[in-house]
Amino acid sequence: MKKLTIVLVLTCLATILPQQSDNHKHKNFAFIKSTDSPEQIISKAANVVPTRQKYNWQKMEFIAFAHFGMNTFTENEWGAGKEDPKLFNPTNFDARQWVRTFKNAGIKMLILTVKHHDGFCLWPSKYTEHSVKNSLWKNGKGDVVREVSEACRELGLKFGVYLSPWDRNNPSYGDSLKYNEYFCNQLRELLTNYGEITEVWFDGANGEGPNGKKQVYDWQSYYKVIRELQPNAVIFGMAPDIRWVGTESGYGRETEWSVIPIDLSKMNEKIAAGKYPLDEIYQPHDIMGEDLGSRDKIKNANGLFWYPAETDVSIRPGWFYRSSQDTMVKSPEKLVDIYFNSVGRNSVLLLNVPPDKRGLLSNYDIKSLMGMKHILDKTFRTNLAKNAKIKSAGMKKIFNASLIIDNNAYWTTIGKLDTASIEFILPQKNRFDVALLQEEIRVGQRIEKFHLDFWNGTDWIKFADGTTVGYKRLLHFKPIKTNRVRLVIEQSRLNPTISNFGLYKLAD
Ligand code: FUL
Repeated sequence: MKKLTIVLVLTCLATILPQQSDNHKHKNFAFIKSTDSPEQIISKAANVVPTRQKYNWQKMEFIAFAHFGMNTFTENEWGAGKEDPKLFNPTNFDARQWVRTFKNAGIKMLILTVKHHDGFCLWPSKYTEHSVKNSLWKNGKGDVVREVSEACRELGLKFGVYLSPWDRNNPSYGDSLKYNEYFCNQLRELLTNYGEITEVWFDGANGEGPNGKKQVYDWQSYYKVIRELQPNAVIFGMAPDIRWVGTESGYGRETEWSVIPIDLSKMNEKIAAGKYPLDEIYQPHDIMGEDLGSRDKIKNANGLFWYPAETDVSIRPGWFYRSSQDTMVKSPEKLVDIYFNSVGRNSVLLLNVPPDKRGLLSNYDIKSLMGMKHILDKTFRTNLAKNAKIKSAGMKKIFNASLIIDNNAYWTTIGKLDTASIEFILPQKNRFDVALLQEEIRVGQRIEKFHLDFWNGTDWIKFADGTTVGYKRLLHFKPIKTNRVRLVIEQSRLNPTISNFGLYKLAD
């Protein structure tokens, strides 16, 4: 965790939230005892924080997926695994073109499907013949993973791998021990030969092997390989690091808690003291319910952990490229709406932009992506709250909002105050229709209910409201013209924090 941020309180600098006394302060998980009171459970939930890896991951906000492989050439979504490797033959492959586009679009990481369910490997794995080494591309001497990872490093993007555990080609699939060894060997190749890997993406797709048996994945052994070879990586999906948001629509939950229940009944002191304690007890599964972390959900839990959501969606109807879908690429406006409902709902947006048969991103996709970037840049260029003065009930001094907005600092309440009302007085009347809120999640996720009011000259009028904030919350509402806005935090788990606040006008 980075150095402690400055805490701006009502009157002075202060140490962090002095009233918490439980000894699980600032960990990424917490045990709940059957004797804990509801207040103690809330206090524990409010103090669960992300690990350094999870925090760094969250700060990326917007990342890309590139579904590319055998399916690009057969125009399938799920290949059967019997495809001839010779079919893989991009005519004009250029990883730099992909990465340059993503970088220009404000994307911070690229996750490549190095092996999809058909088992075809985009790197010359020495454990199978079903790979680029038996394709016609570069006479079998090519390595897509090498070229993409190098382009990412060169242009300053993080790199991640989607490695499908479900493998419809490998003869050992279904022979559980044997296949698990094969899978770990592949992980080792990928995690040793291609530099830093920031995210490893696992879905739970699982089928029968040629022996008619269902493969039993040994997740714990996969985690071990990853933790040993890439200790800074996060594991998505079937692991306790990053959670699938639960849909592929691009729209996350309105109420999105990063702290949710986990069954810690099998965790003893020895496991708890280990380096990756959750790895040993986590039972991978998809989590799709609407309410994951409310007071009602956590009250009967025996444990809680920091498990943030990632929202994956494709820019096209399918995950892989097909020319017939060129006219179905999502518009810039649709992508902006998705951004507001994923990044703006306390999750990371993972947008899939699939390269075509040439091995290039198509102009249709590039146009939409850059259109999205243009709208976002224009919208967020001017924060109308930046030069505001902040006033709060009981506050002795008036602060400049830029103290929180521009600095590594956050605002919070003193004592046991778990509600707040903060007024932003803008230098002049402005029109806006977007509000941005951020909590200092390194302290925990706390805000449960808030609303925004504007001063119409006589009264405070409510114009927007919400539940959770978390890392980032974006709200879009009917345009308001005013110079006085009030953020009212109606309910919070212990002292709420605000690390950023913004008012903007959505660009066309
Ligand atoms: C799913 C896969 O089955 C889809 O083909 C796609 O790769 C998506 C991102 O994950 O589980």
